[in-house]
Amino acid sequence: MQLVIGNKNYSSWSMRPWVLMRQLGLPFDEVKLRFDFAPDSAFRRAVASFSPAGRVPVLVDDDGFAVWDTLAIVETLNERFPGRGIWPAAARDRARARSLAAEMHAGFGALRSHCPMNIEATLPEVGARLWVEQAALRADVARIETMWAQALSASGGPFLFGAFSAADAFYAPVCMRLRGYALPVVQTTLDYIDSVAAAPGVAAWVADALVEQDFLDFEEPYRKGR
Ligand SMILES: N[C@@H](CCC(=O)N[C@@H](CS)C(=O)NCC(=O)O)C(=O)O
Repeated sequence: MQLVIGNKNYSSWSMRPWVLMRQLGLPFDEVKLRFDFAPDSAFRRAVASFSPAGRVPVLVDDDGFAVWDTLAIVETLNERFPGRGIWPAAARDRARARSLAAEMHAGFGALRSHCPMNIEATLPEVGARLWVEQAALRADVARIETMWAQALSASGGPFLFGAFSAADAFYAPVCMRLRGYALPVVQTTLDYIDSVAAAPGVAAWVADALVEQDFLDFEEPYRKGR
């Protein structure tokens, strides 16, 4: 099985299934494609050879059968690796974890557009400015903090549903954003971010992202000329 991904410093969607698979010890080979969204770029041609949707991540079987989109990938992994803790064991926890993952998948547009993932960057001044200027960003973060606090309080932590699950994998890039832009969050949120960052699957992705050193201007709205 292969997981096709983009640049580790920038590709938040690729990060989700990769950290989940690494954290839970699910076997896969990584295929990394360098971002270039120009028409007919090497990236576009390579992704098209794996998936008609033209986006990463893609989970590819040995015979070439492809599953695209993070939610579909995670559900496919859950079918293929039952009992590995991809979703929580209790039915209501599982339903709630899926709700949280789906909410991330479909929402938080202000956080995603104003604070693109950039693991290598430390941008507290940008974060402080955006925090003052962007009410929708403050609303996204407030909703995230509320949902995390409720889940952590119910489970006892350290992860949203106790043990690391797909819900945490979906929010791992959010943790990177809150930390990189130093957005003002409460201590419970900071503790959760620390737990996620210390999870071996997440730490492995971050370590790879930091050595990548492949900076792309179109992914660097706040660091032109990097
Ligand atoms: N809904 C998709 C989103 C995937 C996505 O947008 N991936 C980005 C990279 S992080 C991509 O491939 N972008 C290429 C493009 O926009 O053309 C998922 O959950 O996997």
